Amino acid sequence: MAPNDIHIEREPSQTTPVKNGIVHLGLGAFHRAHQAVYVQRGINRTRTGQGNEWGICSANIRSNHMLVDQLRKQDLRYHVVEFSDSEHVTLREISAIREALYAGSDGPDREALLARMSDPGVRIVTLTVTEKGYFLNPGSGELLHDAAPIAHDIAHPELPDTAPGILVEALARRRSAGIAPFTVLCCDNMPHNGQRTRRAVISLARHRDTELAEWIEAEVAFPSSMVDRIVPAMTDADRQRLAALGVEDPAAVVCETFSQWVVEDRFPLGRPDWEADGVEMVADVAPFETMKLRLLNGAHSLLAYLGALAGIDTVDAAVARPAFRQLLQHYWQREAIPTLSLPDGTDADVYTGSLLARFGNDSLQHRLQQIAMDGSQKLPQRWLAGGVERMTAGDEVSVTALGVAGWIRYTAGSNLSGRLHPVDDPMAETFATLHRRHACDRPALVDAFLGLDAVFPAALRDDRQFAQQVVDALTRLERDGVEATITTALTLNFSDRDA
Ligand code: NAI
Ligand code: CS2
Repeated sequence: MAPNDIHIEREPSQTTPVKNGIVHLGLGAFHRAHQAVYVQRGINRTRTGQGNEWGICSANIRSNHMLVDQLRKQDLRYHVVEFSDSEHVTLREISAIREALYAGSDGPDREALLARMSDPGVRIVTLTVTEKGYFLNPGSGELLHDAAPIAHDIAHPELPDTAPGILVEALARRRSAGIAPFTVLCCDNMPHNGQRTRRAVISLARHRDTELAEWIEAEVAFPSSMVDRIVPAMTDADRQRLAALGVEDPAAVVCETFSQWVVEDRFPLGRPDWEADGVEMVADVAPFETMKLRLLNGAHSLLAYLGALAGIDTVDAAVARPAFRQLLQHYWQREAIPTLSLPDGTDADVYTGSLLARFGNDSLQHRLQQIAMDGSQKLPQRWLAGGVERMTAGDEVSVTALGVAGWIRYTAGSNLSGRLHPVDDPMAETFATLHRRHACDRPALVDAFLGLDAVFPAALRDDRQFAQQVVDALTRLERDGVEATITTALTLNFSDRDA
């Protein structure tokens, strides 16, 4: 149904120059729909005033150059199309990205990117390079020194291919030139994302120059941030929908209306007046981060794996089914919320109620397959950290066990009806090997997965009851199907720890 309420927002005519004070790594959909929108608000607010020093130079170091080429063709302007529902749409024209670079190892712009990051006018570097882009062990948070791209950057520090490598080289150049370091602001879905980024950068720098590593340790700010806006990957169907709205823009992104950005306020070289543009600046982002990762992202991953196994394609289609809504409520109320120290003034029921409404927004067509990607990088912070806390307290973890069983089955590459799907994960080959090796032995398969110490904490690996709960859930999924298994899990609580 064509929307009947379309609101269009554009940057006022340019009166004062915009300087690029921000470099971003990871010119993806989320960056264009989230951070760039906040930065645009600041540009729009100051266009007639003192000017603006916070334009963005945005770069891709992976994927390909096509988006960069396309943005350059359209004067770096693109549309963010916000659907509150199928009836109400806001179109925003974004021009906050003032330069786009493709700085991959096969790209022409790596030196240009490093030069921008070495410019004293650049005072903040932000990142959305996905959880796997930091080359950290998802469980321990340690740098994956042996990963090929990291090994490359250790051997060729001046020609870095990874996000940590690019940060180290740029910081090394600034240090050599006597230029104060930029602030590094991670905007990826990781717990304590600033600290994790810091650990990756310092670990890599130590391979190069101990004094450089110590300088970074002492001088560089790595504030954490919690980011939230549902931004599905664009599909051809999305582009057709936008064309019907009169938006012919290959670089457009679709997203929900909701947006939140909570940032630790540690910017030694200054920052935009983000409070004026809707950003929450706080001393400690951890309560916001943990709540969002466990309640929103944890629920998303439950829907992704169990919904996919049930042959469901999108988030809204999953939450349209009572069993899935009951699953989320049970998970939130009985397994996730009890592990949280909520941000002051937060009502958990109001928050989860808003999540259910957001998930039910059928104008997003958010594909479960996108959320299922990179589970090895996501599940530690979404389910497993909370699961360990619950288990240690002797509390129920039945939905966590069911989720783990669903994920293990999902990594076989087919749903319960045999429909094949890609397993998009840095550990996909490992999963395939485990499935081949233990094809006929569910307990052994579960033990093998729980033994993946890059994913599962030792407390879960070594807990025989949890392993049995996962085996039971996996057996039921394959025998009874998803929704029947959910019902059993929520009624009989087949995984009661003391049963
Ligand atoms: P996307 O697929 O549109 O963009 C991914 C970006 O990461 C691309 O720029 C790609 O070049 C880069 N990338 C991928 N692997 C990399 C690697 N190994 N090293 C360096 N760069 C790499 O995905 P999207 O939607 O922009 O999401 C990116 C990240 O943003 C997510 O992983 C998540 O951490 C965060 N995020 C996404 C949300 C969403 O709803 N899409 C919401 C909240 C956070
Ligand atoms: C999703 C997130 O793809 C996924 O893993 O769970 O990208 C989710 O859409 C965002 O975190 C919402 O803020």
